[in-house]
Amino acid sequence: DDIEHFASILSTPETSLLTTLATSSTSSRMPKPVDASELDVFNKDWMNKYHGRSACVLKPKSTKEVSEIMRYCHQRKLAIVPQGGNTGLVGGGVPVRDEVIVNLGSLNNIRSFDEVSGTLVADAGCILEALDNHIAEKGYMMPLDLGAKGSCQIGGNVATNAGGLRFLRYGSLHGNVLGLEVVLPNGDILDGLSTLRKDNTGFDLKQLFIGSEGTIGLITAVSIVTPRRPAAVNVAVFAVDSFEAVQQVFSTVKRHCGEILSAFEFFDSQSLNMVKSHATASIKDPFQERHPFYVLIETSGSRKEHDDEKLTELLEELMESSQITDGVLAQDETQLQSLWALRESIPEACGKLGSVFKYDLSMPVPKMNELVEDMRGRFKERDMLGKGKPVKEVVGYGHIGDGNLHINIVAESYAPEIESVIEPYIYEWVSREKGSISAEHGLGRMKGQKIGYSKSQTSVALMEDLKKLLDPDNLLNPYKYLPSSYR
Ligand code: FAD
Ligand code: 2HG
Ligand code: ZN
Repeated sequence: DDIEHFASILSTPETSLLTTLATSSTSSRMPKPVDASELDVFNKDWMNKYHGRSACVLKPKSTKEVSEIMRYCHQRKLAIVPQGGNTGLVGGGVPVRDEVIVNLGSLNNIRSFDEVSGTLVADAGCILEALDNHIAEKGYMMPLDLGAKGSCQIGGNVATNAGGLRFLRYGSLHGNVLGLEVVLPNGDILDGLSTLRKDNTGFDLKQLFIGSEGTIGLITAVSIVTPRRPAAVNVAVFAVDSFEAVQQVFSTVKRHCGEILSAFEFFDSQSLNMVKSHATASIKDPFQERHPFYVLIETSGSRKEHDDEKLTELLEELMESSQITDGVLAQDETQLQSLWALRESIPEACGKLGSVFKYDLSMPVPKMNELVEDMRGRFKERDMLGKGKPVKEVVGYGHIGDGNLHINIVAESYAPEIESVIEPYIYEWVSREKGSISAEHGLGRMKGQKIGYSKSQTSVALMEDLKKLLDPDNLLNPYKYLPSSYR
């Protein structure tokens, strides 16, 4: 049967195959069936919002094993969910029904690193932070950084085209990824693991897979160009009185520090309260008083004295012009980490308080806070927001430097009555502003049917055609990403 066949493909089925199903095989290599609860971690997502009921998790150790699994599933018309670190925030990495889970965690070797060009070639299952630590020893860093870096995998990052905290400086994975090795739905291996910076020979096929969220192929390895690790890093957090001031500060910071700026993040006072009360790590508020908004800036450069001089001038102007009301500049690595923790702990802290409805939006920066206030207003009008009410808090934060707002609505549960106050209102709002309903997290299960709010009919039709060409039976990540996949 199918389980026996999977066991014959895997080099170590005892550890690489987890199933709740019993087989008639008497082979000692055949794993014993496990209790369904042992598959829970693979069947539910990071937010505990999306749940599947797969009876089978495969953890291949080589591209060849992935290819044989895919070929077999293609012949047998078995649906598959590719799964990386399972930190995704749109329900893309967990099954909807009983799809076979192909978890990439055991495909985790670093294949090569070129110390002159900074080109890294790694298996898809390598953890982002492990890669960053590996190349740190050689003076390089990964061009992307996320709060989930300790669990997410480079294959998952590429599959979602993750943005994150360094996007402002190093740009999108569409620019940094040089090549991909991908197993297609029919089991064929597309070997595009180039390390060339320039290559204008035909369609740039790798771009199709960046951000395709496991719907047209399974990424097994990534070639990526990495920047030098900066010798000097500074982090400051400023308190500001209004959202207009956040934008003014952004202009001033770019004028003084444009070429060394590596992050410009913001969060509102509700976000800081959330982190102080609910983050796992103990968080110290560096300010005496509460302020409506906070801005975190990071600079990265090769010469500390240069950067310090620029920052001093920046601080003088920000204080004198009253654009900021207070500010703190990290004096050492520990302080630097604790300032970053104020911002990075927000998603985790929200999750500790309740069930979180997450919205990840691109829009003109001046509009961002208006939407956050609007959402609070909608819940207040209905007497749904506050202590003892179904909605506990609405927080706004995000990557100002990239025009990307995150709204987290922390509720008692994922009740449809709460969701119906938010949707479709929020998507219509963003669509009117010509924004994007998914700036960096992707569509997944949550937003595949909403793609029309951000993309034209012609674009969606072409996407559907590409999906049909590569995966005509809709076996790869079904019920996600594109409207037709839900049927
Ligand atoms: P998974 O969650 O396992 O999968 C995500 C999607 O990719 C699924 O559709 C899955 O099917 C597919 N997939 C995974 N691996 C492969 C593969 N090898 N081949 C093909 N398809 C694959 N995202 C941001 O963009 N910016 C952030 O700042 C950010 N911060 C985060 C902070 C926290 C605390 C958390 C929990 C999440 C954050 N995320 C962020 C979201 C998430 O971490 C990213 O989307 C990440 O790239 C997902 O990687 P993963 O390995 O966990 O993938
Ligand atoms: C971040 O920027 C992540 O912290 C997560 O993209 C955002 O949880 C969220 O909504
Ligand atoms: Zn983000």
